[in-house]
Amino acid sequence: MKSTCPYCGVGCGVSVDADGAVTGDVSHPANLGRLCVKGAALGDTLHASGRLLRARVDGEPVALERALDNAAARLRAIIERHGPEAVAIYASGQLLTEDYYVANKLMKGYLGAANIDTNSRLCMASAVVGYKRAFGADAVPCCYEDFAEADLVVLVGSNAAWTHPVAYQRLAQAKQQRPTMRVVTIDPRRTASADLADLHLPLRPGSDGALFSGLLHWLAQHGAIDSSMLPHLSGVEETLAAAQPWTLARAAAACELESGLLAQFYRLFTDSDRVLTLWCMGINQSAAGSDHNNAIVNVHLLSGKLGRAGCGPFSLTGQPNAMGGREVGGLANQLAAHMGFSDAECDRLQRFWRSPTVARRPGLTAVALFEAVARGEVKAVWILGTNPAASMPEGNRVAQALATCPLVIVSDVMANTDTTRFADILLPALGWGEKNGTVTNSERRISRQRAFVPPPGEAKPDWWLLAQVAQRLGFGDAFSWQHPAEIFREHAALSGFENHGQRAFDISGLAQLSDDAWDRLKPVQWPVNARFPAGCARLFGDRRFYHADGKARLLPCAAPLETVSDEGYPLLMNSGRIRDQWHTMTRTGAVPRLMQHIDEPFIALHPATAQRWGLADGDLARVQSARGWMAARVRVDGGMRLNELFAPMHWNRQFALQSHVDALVTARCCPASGQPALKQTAVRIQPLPTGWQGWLWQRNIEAPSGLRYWARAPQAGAQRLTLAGDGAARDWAQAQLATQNMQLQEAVGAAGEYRLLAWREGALQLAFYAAPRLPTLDHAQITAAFRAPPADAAGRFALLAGSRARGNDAGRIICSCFSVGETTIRQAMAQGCDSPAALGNALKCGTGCGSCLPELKQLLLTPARA
Ligand SMILES: Nc1nc2c(c(=O)[nH]1)N[C@H]1C(S)=C(S)[C@@H](COP(=O)(O)OP(=O)(O)OC[C@H]3O[C@@H](n4cnc5c(=O)[nH]c(N)nc54)[C@H](O)[C@@H]3O)O[C@H]1N2
Ligand SMILES: Nc1nc2c(c(=O)[nH]1)N[C@H]1C(S)=C(S)[C@@H](COP(=O)(O)OP(=O)(O)OC[C@H]3O[C@@H](n4cnc5c(=O)[nH]c(N)nc54)[C@H](O)[C@@H]3O)O[C@H]1N2
Ligand code: SF4
Ligand SMILES: [Mo]
Repeated sequence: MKSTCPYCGVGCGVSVDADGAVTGDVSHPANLGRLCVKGAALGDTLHASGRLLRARVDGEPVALERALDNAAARLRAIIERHGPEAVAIYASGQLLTEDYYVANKLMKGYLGAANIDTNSRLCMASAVVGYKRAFGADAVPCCYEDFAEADLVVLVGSNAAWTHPVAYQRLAQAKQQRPTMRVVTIDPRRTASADLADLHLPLRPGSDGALFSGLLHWLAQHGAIDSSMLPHLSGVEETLAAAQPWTLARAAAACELESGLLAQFYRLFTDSDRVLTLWCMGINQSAAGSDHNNAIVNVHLLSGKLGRAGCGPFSLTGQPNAMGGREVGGLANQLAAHMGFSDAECDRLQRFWRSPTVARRPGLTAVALFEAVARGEVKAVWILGTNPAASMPEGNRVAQALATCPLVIVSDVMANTDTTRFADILLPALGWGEKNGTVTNSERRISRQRAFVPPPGEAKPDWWLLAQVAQRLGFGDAFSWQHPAEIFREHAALSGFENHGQRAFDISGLAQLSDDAWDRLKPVQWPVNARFPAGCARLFGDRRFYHADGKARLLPCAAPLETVSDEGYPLLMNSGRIRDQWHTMTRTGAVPRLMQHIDEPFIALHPATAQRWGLADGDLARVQSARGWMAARVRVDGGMRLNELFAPMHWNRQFALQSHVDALVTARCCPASGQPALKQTAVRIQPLPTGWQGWLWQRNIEAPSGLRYWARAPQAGAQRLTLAGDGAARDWAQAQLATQNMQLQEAVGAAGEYRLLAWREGALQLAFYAAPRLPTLDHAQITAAFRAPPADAAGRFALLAGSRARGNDAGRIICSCFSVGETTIRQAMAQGCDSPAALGNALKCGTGCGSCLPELKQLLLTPARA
């Protein structure tokens, strides 16, 4: 069975064998057989515990039919009293296109308001605005094959080595095969992605507009304008005039870069015939995100570096179906099939749907939507495939809004998330491997996700749940599909409906697929129509764009510098992703293998900044913004700029006591796109005072109370928590952990050390180790004891000691594919392994998905820490 990975926008094809083992699909053009560690671990996420298997209404389990009746009745009551504007849908780039199409049709075409928005607002909204303003259409011009053809690849605001790992591996391979290829990374942090870079520009956060305005001016100054492009462009004069003040010196000063370094980049860009710029959240998640997008597209347009192999402005999509959501009109400010809200377009859509009504003006965008919920204007919200209480900025306010909202419907695959706890009605959705449909990746490639395991419990596809409620609201005829292929055909037909070459998104060539042909559909890049029956890899080769005049538009970058300041909060906090976790961790957080690489929330900062605020590597810190605070472990990182912090976005209330980044992040938005500036929050930092720190292994997930800090990580057979508390560890343990019918084995050491094992009928129930500072333990030994307890008293005492006496602990895991840790790697280095290849031969590390290669190289360069 072939399917598509449900994580990032690379959209890798996977093959699943009869036992559910997942490998890369060698025939899929996106990955040609490769997978990253998240994709390779997909098999471990099937049959996960904690699934939502039954519907619940007001906390009580009920039959699904009753829950659907209840949802429809309550929605109807709200609409009758308050009108359709009081209802909203908040959807996700992780839904399938068919699900998404139905959600949008229900909201905009039948309820008649446009209050459907999606987590893509936090992700792609600025890119959509950028492309639409430049090309007249939300159309990504490039494809992955361009990686192999480019002379220069610019990665800006993208940590692709960790976030689009297979794409990054393709880049690495291309560079290896063609060593003349150059790579530049532009990111305030030196990340794993800088591993490939010939040049890294650690620019000041939010200064990308200045950097690319400076490049535009440089192109004009250095005769690097492609004059054959000029007849195809509008807005050239104003845009060049706006860029004129951005001399090299001024841009370098604004970006806080050495002008020589910046000039090196400008020269590389100018001198390279084929340049590909890849960008992601460092550009989009900014209060000037849309302008930063246009600043990038501008330089490609003016220099003629697009529409050819190896060239173009390529915005990477985050989620597996971020692009599909854009196609169906999942964003509140557009209609389906790339249509806007002009009268002609609204009429056309209504004609096609034969619907009673159609939304005539844009609806509320994500941040505004939850504000309207908080004000009581939106009284019902249906959340599908996203976890806004964890992932929206000002998370505590969003949680508050959901708590007071009269009707919250949540469709999810997991029972307990930060958002499901606010649900009045909880609907069990089918997850990956269980559901059937299509997704579109970063390069416009439509691929199939296929079902290969039977539906668990009463879970149903998202499209079906939506259609059932629509039917109960009286829209039966328009929502009567029996199979997702029917929905796909309708979506494909709409894309071609009265299109006449005016809308980039056109897959009318797929509108006649039989159910069978849809099921067998091979990955294909849109457009797929009479002109491109087999799809189309690159757009704009003919230099015809989608504005009415057929030209592309250069756009002056109005405010090229984003600035954040907040009295009393002198540091700037950036946030983003780590290699092995996916967003709010509902799936990846349950897989022990994926928790090995980074197992705790952290806050990264430069050694000098750490010192300035009284912190050292491994300390617990408290980070505070005007909105909230969090606790995290300090990671000293020489790749950070001074006075800046970086925190992973992943940890939330299910995985840690108080380490939720979005509780701190403010909801400042880009005025053009409504996308929040998630990368920049003004904060301060200080040590988190604790009496003791420790580790607790236990069999269940329930978190203990009375602590200052905890974060949990699943192990095979147990949950492991990192803890910190006040007072004496023993007092806390006595109060919290003393459980009946357990044999306790205790050790009280000098200097505040305390250890405790609890046994029941010879099986280890919990293990607790505490000291004033976090003790170093033999984790492998302790975890193993939950599956196979020590045979004799000596073994039990050794376990209570917990120390690394036997020296068999691998250390911090670097390679998740083969569980190879830093200690093991250092030992091999001491024995003469001096290259990633030698380490791979000796230990296999780096030979699986390859995502750890940047870190292996880093280890080879750095001496062991004392
Ligand atoms: N492992 C993993 N992969 C993922 C995901 C995941 O959760 N986990 N999520 C997927 C999704 S939905 C998305 S959207 C993508 C996101 O993929 P990326 O955007 O690559 O990931 P982030 O870590 O959010 O941020 C990228 C970089 O932007 C930098 N940055 C911050 N501010 C600025 C700035 O002002 N200018 C510039 N130039 N750079 C800046 C940050 O330092 C960071 O290194 O990842 C996708 N892939
Ligand atoms: N501070 C900060 N915040 C951020 C970001 C950042 O960089 N920094 N990045 C932002 C970005 S780019 C994104 S994309 C968002 C992501 O944020 P979210 O979308 O909130 O994160 P996920 O954990 O992916 O949530 C997906 C939810 O859908 C459920 N689910 C999985 N499969 C299915 C399914 O098939 N059907 C249904 N109905 N449910 C399913 C999962 O269990 C989970 O609860 O976070 C944003 N928030
Ligand atoms: S690169 Fe992205 S799509 Fe490919 S296997 Fe990894 S997470 Fe999945
Ligand atoms: Mo995203």
